[in-house]
This record gives sequence, structure tokens and C-alpha cells, in this order.
Amino acid sequence: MDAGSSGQTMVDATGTGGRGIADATDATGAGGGGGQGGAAGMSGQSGAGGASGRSGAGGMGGASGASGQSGASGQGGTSGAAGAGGTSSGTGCTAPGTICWDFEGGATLPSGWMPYRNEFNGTLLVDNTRPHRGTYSLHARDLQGGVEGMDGGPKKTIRFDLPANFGPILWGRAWVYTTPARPSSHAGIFNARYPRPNSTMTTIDKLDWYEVATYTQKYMAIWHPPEPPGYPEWVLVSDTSLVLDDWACLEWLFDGVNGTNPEAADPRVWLNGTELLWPMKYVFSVPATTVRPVQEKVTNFTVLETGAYLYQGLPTTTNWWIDDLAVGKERVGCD
Ligand SMILES: [Ca+2]
Repeated sequence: MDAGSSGQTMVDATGTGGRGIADATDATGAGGGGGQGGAAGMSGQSGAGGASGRSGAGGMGGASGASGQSGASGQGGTSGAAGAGGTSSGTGCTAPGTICWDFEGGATLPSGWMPYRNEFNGTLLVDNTRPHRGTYSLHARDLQGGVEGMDGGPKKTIRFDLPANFGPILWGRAWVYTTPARPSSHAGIFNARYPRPNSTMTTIDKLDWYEVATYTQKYMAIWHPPEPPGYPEWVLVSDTSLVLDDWACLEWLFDGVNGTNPEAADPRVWLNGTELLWPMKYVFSVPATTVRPVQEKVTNFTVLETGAYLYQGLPTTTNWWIDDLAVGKERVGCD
């Protein structure tokens, strides 16, 4: 596999060093592309409205509340359904504490989500071009840019601040559709972040995080320290090619407690109900090391990010759709 490290950008406007994935034998890697300025205001909190939206979602458990799209729904949120009305996001969404987004609130972001990364070509939006269910989904449209194998690639994401005290175990579920080609570059789809133990730093660049992605055209999961630089990171690459030109149900478990073990658990990921195996595991860092990062335990997950974000170039214009996204304290399931 190629390697190279990859560039990335962070929230702040300063360029950041590169990072990315390389296999363990490739210690080299060019420095990262400079970051571009992140979208402003991601530090979030911004929305009281968002907060209400969230509670709406949680409140009714379900039916899409999240979507609530309108904070307005938040108000009615407790009663549930008042929500912006969307259809159910799945049976799993009735579990306590589960938050679901079916994107059925129309061509606008669901309440509480805000634009985050925005690099190179393409657009992240809610549209009606390819829903998994209902009419709408989140669409990373026509992403392209950079040079394959080199730092820097298109990144189009949104982020969401979880309700307080979400807890240390995060199950997730998303339906994802990718076309027309499997990217070779590291393509993130979802991540969840949390403050380091005994840290009061809550800005996104101070948080540890778990990630679900693809790399070398296969599914991948990673545990990262705060980004930048985001490494040394513990990388798990599957032997399963990412599903192309069809919907795929991805589920993940980020177990930040891991029983009585001293460190948080490795991420686990399921594709259409079958757990992925990780025949390739390695530490990536610049400079290279073989020493694994300490996977610090979680008190509460605090931030979600989704969309499509590539750390190396993407020469082929590519589209992703994400629908029926959910997170919860127990397994959500694909239905
Ligand atoms: Ca939908």
C-alpha cells in the first residue's frame, strides 16, 4: 500500500502538519499539506437551538426526532413525534438514549449539526438524490482534489455536540452508499471524540477519538489521540472491500470503558451485520514508531463528525450518501 502521510486540517485556521496512514514499513511520508482554515465557529455550543433539537430527539427516542430539523421540533421533542416529522429511523431508535438522523427534515442540516471541514472540491448537503429511506439523505457530492498518495484531499464534514453525559460507550449505525469508485486514500466517514482523562479541554483539537473509514479500498477503524497531529494512531484495516454502488449498513462500537482493562477498547465495526476482521494492525506516526498509543479511557463522548474526509488525494470525482445515522448506548441494528 502506498503511503504517504497525509495532510489534514483542523479547526483552527492554522495549517497543520500532515498525518495519515501508512503501513508500518513505510516510515517516510511527506509532511502534510497545510491545513486550510476550518469553518468558523465550530467550537460549537452554538446553538441553543441545537440543544433543544437534541433533547427532542432523545426525548422521543425515536422517530426521527433528531431530525427535528427545526429546533422547533425540539420543543415538541419530548412528546416526541412532534418532530419535524420524519419517518422512523429504524427500530433501534426507540432505545433509550439513542439519537437518530434520517435527514427527512428537508434540504437542510438537522438541528444541532454544523459545517466543519471544507477542503478541495465538492459539497456536503442534505438532498433528495439518493435516500436510503424516505426522501432525503446526507450527500457528499462530487468530492475531488489532491493527488493520490500525497497529502491533502477533499474533506466535507459536519459535526454535532452530544448531549451532556452521553457516557463512555458509543454504538453507531449508518447506511452508506459510495460511487463510482473505491478510493485508495484514507476516507473517513464517521468519528466520535472525547476529552482526555482529567482534562478540562473540550475543544475538538484536544479530544481523543475513534474513527470509521476506508483505506486502500477496504474498511478501516482507528483510535487517535488529539488531532493535530492525530498520531501515533492505532490503525485496523480489514480485508473487506468497501461496498460500491449499493447501500451498506455500517455499525460500530466504541467501548471507551473496556471493562476493567486499563485502556479503552479497540474499535469494532460490522458490515451488513457481520463483524469485520482486522488482519492488518499497526501504529502510524511521524516519525514512525512501533509503540502503540495509550488508548485513554472515556468518561463521556462529546462530539460526532460525519461526511467524507480524505487525508490524501482523490482523483476520481466521488459521491457518498449517508442516511439513517444513529448513535446510542446499545446496539442500534440495521433495521
Ligand atoms: Ca432519509
